[in-house]
Amino acid sequence: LPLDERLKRRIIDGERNGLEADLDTAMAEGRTPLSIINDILLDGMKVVGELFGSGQMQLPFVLQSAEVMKTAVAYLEPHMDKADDEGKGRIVLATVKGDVHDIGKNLVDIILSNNGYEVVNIGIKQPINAILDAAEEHRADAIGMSGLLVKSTVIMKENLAEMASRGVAERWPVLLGGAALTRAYVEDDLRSMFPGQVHYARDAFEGLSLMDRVMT
Ligand code: B1M
Repeated sequence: LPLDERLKRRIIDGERNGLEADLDTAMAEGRTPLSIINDILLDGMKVVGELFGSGQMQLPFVLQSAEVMKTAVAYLEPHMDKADDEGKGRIVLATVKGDVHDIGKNLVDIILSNNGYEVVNIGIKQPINAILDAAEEHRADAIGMSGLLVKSTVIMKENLAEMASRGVAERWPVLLGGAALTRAYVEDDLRSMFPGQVHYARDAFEGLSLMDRVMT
């Protein structure tokens, strides 16, 4: 198989033997770590999602694919370009209550960290209390919530309602992302009920441009 195809298959098949060698070759051929992630590996995860969704792949295999994806991202991360500017702002990042998906959140962490932001990544399944406590404790400039389940979109709405009822809606701009969210849901439904700033990020790069925007 050609290299791109082989790397994509590694994600789909959850095959990590020889992964690093293939990633090295891809970089030696001039691919940037981010293009390897975005144009090849995420394509593989997309296929995994489709196979799982249609019942053609069982959960333990999805988990294996996710592990290979994480290994690949961790391997590529030190090779990424890092911006010189530091201290552009601080964001608390979490996957919301009840949701274990963290590959997207961790990509957002990497992109923001490499571009001058300080990220306090508090992990998965985080209730709103923990998110707000971390934002308070670390004197965050913004809050980012990730969630991939349809249920998580409802949790995000509840979290915003909780922030509003505690009177802290205007304290932290909120960035939301994850596969089950839509721009319309965030920008129409959620914005109309939230007195503060709430933004939708389709991917990690939009997360970065939103941070640049809310910090100016
Ligand atoms: Co799960 N899973 N999963 N899963 N899983 C989905 C989400 C699903 C769509 C698969 C499917 O059915 N086709 C489906 C959800 C269906 C729904 O809610 N309607 C699903 C399900 C059902 C489940 C379980 C319930 C299965 C079960 O137990 N029966 C279970 C959930 C457990 C729980 O959360 N309580 C479950 C478990 C798992 C694994 C543990 C096996 C594994 C996760 C491993 C891990 O993350 N550590 C897993 C995986 C890997 C997936 C799929 C296949 C891939 C997700 C992924 O990592 N994508 C997924 C299918 C899919 O998404 N279509 C699926 C790559 C990642 C980079 O994308 O996170 O979307 P994503 O991030 C993107 C953008 O969304 C954005 O930036 C990233 C790209 O740059 N983004 C942000 C994300 N967060 C952001 C935050 C921001 C900004 C941008 O600012 C704050």
